[in-house]
Amino acid sequence: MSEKLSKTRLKEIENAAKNRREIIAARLSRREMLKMGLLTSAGMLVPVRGLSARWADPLKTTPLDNPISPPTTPFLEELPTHMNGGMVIKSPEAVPLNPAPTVAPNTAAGEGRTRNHQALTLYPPVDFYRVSQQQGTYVAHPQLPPQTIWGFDGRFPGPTYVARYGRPVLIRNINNLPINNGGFGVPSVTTHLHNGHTPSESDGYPCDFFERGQWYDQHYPNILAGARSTHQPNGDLNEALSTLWYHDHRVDFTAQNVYKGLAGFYLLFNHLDTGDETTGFRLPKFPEFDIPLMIADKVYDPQTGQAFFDLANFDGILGDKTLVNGKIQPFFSVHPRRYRFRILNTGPSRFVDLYLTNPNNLNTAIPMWQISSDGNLLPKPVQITHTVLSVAERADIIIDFSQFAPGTVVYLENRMEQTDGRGPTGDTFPAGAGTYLLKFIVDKPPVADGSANPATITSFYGLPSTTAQPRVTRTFKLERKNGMWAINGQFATCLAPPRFKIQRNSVERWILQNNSGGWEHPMHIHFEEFQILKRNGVAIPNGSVEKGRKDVVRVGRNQVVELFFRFRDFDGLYAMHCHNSIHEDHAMMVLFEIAAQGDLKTEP
Ligand SMILES: [Cu+2]
Repeated sequence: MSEKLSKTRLKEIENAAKNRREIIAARLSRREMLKMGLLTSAGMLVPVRGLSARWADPLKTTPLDNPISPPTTPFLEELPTHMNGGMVIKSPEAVPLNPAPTVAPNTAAGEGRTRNHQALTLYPPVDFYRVSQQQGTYVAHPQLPPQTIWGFDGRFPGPTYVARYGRPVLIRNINNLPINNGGFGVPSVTTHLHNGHTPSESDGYPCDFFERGQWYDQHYPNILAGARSTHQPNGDLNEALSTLWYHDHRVDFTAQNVYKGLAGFYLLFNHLDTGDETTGFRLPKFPEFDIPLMIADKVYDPQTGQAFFDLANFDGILGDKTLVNGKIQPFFSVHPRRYRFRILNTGPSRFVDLYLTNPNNLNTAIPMWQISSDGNLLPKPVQITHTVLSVAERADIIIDFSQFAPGTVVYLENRMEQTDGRGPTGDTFPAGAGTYLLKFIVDKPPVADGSANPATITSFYGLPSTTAQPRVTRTFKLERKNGMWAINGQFATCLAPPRFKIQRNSVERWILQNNSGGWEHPMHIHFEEFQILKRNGVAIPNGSVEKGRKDVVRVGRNQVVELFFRFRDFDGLYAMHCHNSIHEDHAMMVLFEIAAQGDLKTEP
């Protein structure tokens, strides 16, 4: 990224970027661009001067298709948190929603929902929220102009929902987005609660999008999986979730809309993971010492200083700036005690390998405890020195800052080498040679620490049994096709019926097969979590951070993974897709249905 570019080459890249912006402003999907002949079959913009930056450089002597962001001085601003007001906790409505929520879609009053709520009367909401997708501004860095974004309530990250098992929630989403997208994004939305055990009509199914001026009620029962099937009436405690997130999922436009800011956290507590460090598992207290960290990488246009989204990049988009909770390279002053960090990688395409780095002592590996994989606490804490997160994966990490002398500085460092959107190169940077995402300064006074030492925690939840015989084994081949992305040779479409039917309350085994030596795909499955049984034929060992419940699985180059599922409790439409959201939009997704009677398609 430090590469020197000639003035001509820079001008060419700028022109190409300008032309791309015009294409994007026309709100064409990549599929429409392909049809119009603007893209080659390899997915590049056609080689016309001023349209493709690669035109003048067929040998691709520079790897950069993007403009280069303006320089920014690191560690000028504090990390936004719930404690300093940089992030906000969403408050429930004090007065009843008007009009009152209804089981059937209230089309007459402008609701965009098309299917009835399945379980609204069974799990009546206790907390009601209103949230609005709208334009807003935030400051990513003081050396950049305020960013015009689309966010939930106009914020990035969006407001955090603090939910509890046993307290069903209803969220009224209102689409207040402007028609002018400022270059990219489409003002048509559907909000997915990632990892939620959510009835289909409230899941944020990609084809359930609704338009400007419309609204959509989403019902989150906050029940444990199994509540209406294997573990009635309260569900299986071993399926408890903790760190969820919500984001836009508009079919074909998810990457643009999320890049524009439509994402936030949804934290789910229960009687064991309480948010109070004197009770249950005694994890660090929320929100003082329990800090969500949303990682995202972006490019900023050198002319406007605004976030730049390159529709012409087919491989996946890499930013040259990394944000944590909406700030480029912030700092965080901490007390010498334990903190829980809920780390989420929102991509769109970058994988990270996170370490703690002491710049004065690069040779020392600094220990941390990983307590979760995605939204799920592990069977017990695992001591680590680093953790890999592909797009949409989460890890809750406990760091004990009492191990450092007062005044010590340590960085959260991404040492994963990745040079394009295909996936990491496989190489790891040496300590201090990666990207510092966040600067921790241990300069706050000692305070009481009532949280449990992770070394003494012997068990969170058990792993649900995987011995049941699957009703069907389905194989999904992840492939490149015509410059786009296919699963079993097909592209996702909302215009065709779902590709297969799962029998409600049954067990399935899925094989995900990446036949490419050049690409990695972080695959996400909606609604029910899975366990990874095998990777390349080898069982996941005990004590691995992959030996747990997951909702995203990284399928590396030429890898095959085997997943075990139970699909329970609700019916309807759901999705599996690549969470490199560029791949997802073009069109690496398969839509399926859960119903009373399933099919036995082995390669849907
Ligand atoms: Cu992918």
